[in-house]
Amino acid sequence: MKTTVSKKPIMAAIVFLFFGLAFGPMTAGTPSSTQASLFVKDPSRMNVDMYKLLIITPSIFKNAVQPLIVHKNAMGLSTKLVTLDEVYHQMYWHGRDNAEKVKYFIKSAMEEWGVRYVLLVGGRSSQFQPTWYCPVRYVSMVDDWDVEYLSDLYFADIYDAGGNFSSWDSDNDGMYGEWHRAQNAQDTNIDLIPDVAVGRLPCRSERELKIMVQKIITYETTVFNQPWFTTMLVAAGDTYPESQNANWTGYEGQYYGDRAIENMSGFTSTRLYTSDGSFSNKKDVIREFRNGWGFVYLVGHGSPKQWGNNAPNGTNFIQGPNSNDMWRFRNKDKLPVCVVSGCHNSQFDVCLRRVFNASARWKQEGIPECWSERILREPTGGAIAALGCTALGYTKEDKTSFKGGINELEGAFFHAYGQDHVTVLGDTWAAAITWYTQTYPVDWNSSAWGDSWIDTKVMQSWVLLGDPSLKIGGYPL
Ligand SMILES: [Ca+2]
Ligand SMILES: [Ca+2]
Ligand SMILES: [Ca+2]
Ligand SMILES: [Ca+2]
Repeated sequence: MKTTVSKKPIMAAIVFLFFGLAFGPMTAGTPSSTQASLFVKDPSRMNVDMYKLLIITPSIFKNAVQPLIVHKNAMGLSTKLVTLDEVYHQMYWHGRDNAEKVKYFIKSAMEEWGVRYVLLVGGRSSQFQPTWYCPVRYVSMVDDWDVEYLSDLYFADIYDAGGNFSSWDSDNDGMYGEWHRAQNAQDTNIDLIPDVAVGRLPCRSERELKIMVQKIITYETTVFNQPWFTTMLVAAGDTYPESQNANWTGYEGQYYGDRAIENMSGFTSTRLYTSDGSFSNKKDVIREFRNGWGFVYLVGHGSPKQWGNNAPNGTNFIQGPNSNDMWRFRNKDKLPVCVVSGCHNSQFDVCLRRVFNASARWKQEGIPECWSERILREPTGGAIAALGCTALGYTKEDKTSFKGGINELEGAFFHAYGQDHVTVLGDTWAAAITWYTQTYPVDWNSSAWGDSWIDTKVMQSWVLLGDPSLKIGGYPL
């Protein structure tokens, strides 16, 4: 990550940063040597170990987050909360908008404190105005469905391959990750490799946040050695009917479900597949969900509201649980890490205002929250975390090479956990994306909508909604 060595004393910077953050903003307009040092790349700082987890939250949620800080510190994970007001004061001279200020702050927190995990607290703050409790970044890669899409990977990919701050806006025009139709990428020097693990609690109210915080605390303190944890539920079907394309042989969703199960050593699995009728109605998934699972993997097609997959050869589309069904799960404290494979299940910018736009309404964006938001904040069960797409979920069927795509990225996630034993959720997410960048390196000089463009979108749109520092399976207490 870092290549240069400086012997400059770091205590002053650390003391300043600590007190500066804890007791008020620095005075704007007087850049000091200490302030400048925030942006000096210095590998000796990467060895500091002051805080492992950084929580960035608007002031309004500060109190609701407090129990999580107490809990994390008790688990031995040193945690620091910083409000967005403090971020903006600290980054007065850095960052062109709030999202970039947050990204610069994360960089500083990595270098000054040794932060490894960043939890962004807050989703949309209005159903009618485009306002957010915590900043987001939209990527400008238009296709015939998404004009732009959310990417939290932006906040994790801090450094480019040269070790410099990665703005994702190399042509410096205030549009990020631009790769327009029939053109090469305008914004390049993006290595897409996460340098820190980032997750988000996309709460739209304090009530939702309190539910999510309590779920995390309960999970980490009670799940260890519970027999239900080492079980996995997979629901899938024939994602691409062969009747529409001769290359689409077999049942793709089930194929990837089987691969995931193979990777999850030590887990016993239950398959709900359309091919044998075990998944023939949403009730099949809802009923099983109730039993509690360590992991749930749903492989198919989605929208912000729905998920399902085809019966063999497209003879029927089987609806799985939609966002209005989640209160039926009733799995209580037996909360899975849920990987939902499909388009737009984690498009966490949906809002009621879009019901007035015919196109957005047809895309099912005119709803108060997306599928993954709903399953996270369900108070009677649901999931501890959700991994899914904020945009179209491209698969190998969309690629000329007929390799890669979102299903392989999900497979890498299960491999990282089940084979490589990467047991902190954000690390598992980062391992999957890192594997994908290495397996399908992006050619930024290729044309939009080509394979590299698709691979870029696959990685950028795959978001971790949940706590990136979550100890999967809980702590042994
Ligand atoms: Ca740009
Ligand atoms: Ca441009
Ligand atoms: Ca990077
Ligand atoms: Ca097929």
